[in-house]
Amino acid sequence: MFSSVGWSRPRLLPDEGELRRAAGILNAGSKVAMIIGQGAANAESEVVEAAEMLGAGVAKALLGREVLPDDLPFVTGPISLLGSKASDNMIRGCDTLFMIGSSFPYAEWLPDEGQARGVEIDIDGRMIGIRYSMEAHLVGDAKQTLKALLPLLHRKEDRGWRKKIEKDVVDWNAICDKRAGQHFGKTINPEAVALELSPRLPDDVILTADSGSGTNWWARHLKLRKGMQASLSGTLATMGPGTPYAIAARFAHPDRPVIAFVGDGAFQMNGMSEMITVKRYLDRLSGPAPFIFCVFNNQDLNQVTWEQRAMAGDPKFPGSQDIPDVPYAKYAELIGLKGVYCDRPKKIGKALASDRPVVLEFKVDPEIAPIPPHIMKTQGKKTAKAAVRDPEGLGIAAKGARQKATELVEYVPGRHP
Ligand SMILES: Cc1ncc(C[n+]2csc(CCOP(=O)(O)OP(=O)(O)O)c2C)c(N)n1
Ligand SMILES: [Mg+2]
Repeated sequence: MFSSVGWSRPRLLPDEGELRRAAGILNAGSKVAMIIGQGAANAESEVVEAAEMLGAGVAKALLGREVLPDDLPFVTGPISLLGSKASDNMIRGCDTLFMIGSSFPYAEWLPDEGQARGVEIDIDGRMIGIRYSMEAHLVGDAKQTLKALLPLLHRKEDRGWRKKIEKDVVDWNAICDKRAGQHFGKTINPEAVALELSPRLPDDVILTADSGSGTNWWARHLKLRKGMQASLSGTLATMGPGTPYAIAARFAHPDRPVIAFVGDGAFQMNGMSEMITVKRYLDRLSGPAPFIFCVFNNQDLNQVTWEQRAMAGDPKFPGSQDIPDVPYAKYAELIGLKGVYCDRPKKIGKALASDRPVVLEFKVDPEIAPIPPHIMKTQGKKTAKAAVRDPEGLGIAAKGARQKATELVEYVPGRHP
């Protein structure tokens, strides 16, 4: 047995004929929707050029978040349950779907069967066509394949579809801001945390998220700019990685800011003991670049509480969903880190200015629904049924109605120039 040293990345490209077939489909479409995933990493400029040529918008699966910044006007942001309305409108209206480097599994958020013709690029041929029926199967590296495909594409002269997408993006951002700006009493609207943080994100920040309701706000309200990175448990959606991912990122890049979004359930699960790891390596992990663990204290396993309402029509069952109120910021201070307790999101500035790792605890409202971009009929009915018997029924009904109403106001015809 031998083990040779080094590895050179092979140049993986699809067959010429398949490339021409793909180009034919993309050129024939008049409403092209693109979805990118982590496989499109390193192909940023090629994805942008393809979207320009095709007059397309680009939705991003969660692990594809960092591939394109969110300030490009045709980037529709996240897709699916925690996605944007701009992505959903694009997918529901498209006649051609172009997926690049993504195993995005939520087929119910893809076009209806027969609605769109499909082209997919993936380095692993086994992944192609398993979520949507594709006509052209481009097995190859995303960057190299797009480079080979681009000369075969014709620029779409009619930019109407693209303009609509860009308008939807503007509308959606306005809805997000409005929702995040709503206050409902003493506890913080968790959307406001992300809204407040987004414009203050340091330039080369690395963001991580756990799995929970905070993932919704992380995906929708934090707008990535060029040079930022982001990761989470995208393919498994497990609880627990938000904190250790952030620690790993900081070890790898001690000079870069790192900010994690973690639910209180996940923080209790492993995040709190990981703070001891942070303490152990404080000399390597401290520094002028912010290192912040944002903990969303809602005393609830909130994402699942909402899932049970929407999927099963079950009211919140406190026996399985409630979790203890732990003073996370005080705990951080106790073990020698910095702790900041917030009953207002504005205190984020204090955490950003610290040169020690910070636990930034937000007392947030568990009654803010992670409203999907499009409420499917059965889920709407089930949530309403659950609300009738829910211990938080009144709160979620009133707050849900006000959050949803932000869309109605935005979509009054004639309000846009
Ligand atoms: C290991 C693991 N257990 C359970 C789940 C199911 N799950 C997803 S989100 C969630 C609740 C997370 O609660 P918390 O961390 O407090 O965040 P919140 O939703 O309250 O913001 C649960 C139980 C999971 N994804 N992974
Ligand atoms: Mg929680």
